[in-house]
Amino acid sequence: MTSKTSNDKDIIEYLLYAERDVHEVIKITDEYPGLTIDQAYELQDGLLSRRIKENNTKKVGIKLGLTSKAKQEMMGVNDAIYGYLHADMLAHEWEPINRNELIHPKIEPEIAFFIGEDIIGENITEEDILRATKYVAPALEVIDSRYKDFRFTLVDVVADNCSSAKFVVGSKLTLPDAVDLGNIGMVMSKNGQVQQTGSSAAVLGHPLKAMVWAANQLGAKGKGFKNGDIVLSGAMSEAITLESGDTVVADFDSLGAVTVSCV
Ligand code: 0L1
Ligand code: MG
Repeated sequence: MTSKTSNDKDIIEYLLYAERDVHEVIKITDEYPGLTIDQAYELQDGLLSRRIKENNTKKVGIKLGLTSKAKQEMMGVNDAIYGYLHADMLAHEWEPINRNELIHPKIEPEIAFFIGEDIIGENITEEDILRATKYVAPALEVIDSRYKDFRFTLVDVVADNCSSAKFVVGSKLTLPDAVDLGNIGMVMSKNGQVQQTGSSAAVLGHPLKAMVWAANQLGAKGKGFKNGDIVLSGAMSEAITLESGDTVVADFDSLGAVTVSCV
């Protein structure tokens, strides 16, 4: 158990420097098998505060993970997870991602929600989310677990900020009620070859359900979505590897496309 503060500090530094020095590490539950999910979220908070200081960055949003039944079954869990997005994770379509800054990146297609007003509470509904969402947009998330071989337990991955590394948002903004958010098809290609197809229905049945889940989880801790946040609502297909020289395009029918390259 990490009930001792010094252990928490050690774990936080361990994960922080794994990211900074771009090297994979042994998962923390190998050393601390008694860690709980609540402790993992506390470690995540500690890691993110340290990361903000270390990288002179700031929080710009939230990401949801394990939102597909397939991923939950793979991990043997029934719940999704959440982590945070920082300004220095934001990449752009016009600026290739540098492979040397990442350990073993994978990339996955998601719908980004642009939040226009604070949503904080424990009984948040889909209507609340829709009302507070200014726009939705196509996005790609680059995940890069700090753990060896991308293998971890739920506790490990939560402490590691849910593998967050980079994200790119496409420039086409759509009003959330202008599309059927629960039924958006997606094709993801790498270097011109189709790699994955998916649907927004893979995100807990409907991305709004995932958003409601996250808002209420955060609300139980007195937190929530804030005006100005970008929220990545969860992957619409399996993630694919990202290597130097790759260009990945995710085309979300009515939402448009988003592209990222890696050098
Ligand atoms: O964004 C995600 O769905 C990733 C959550 C963590 C699990 C993973 O790294 O595959
Ligand atoms: Mg994701």
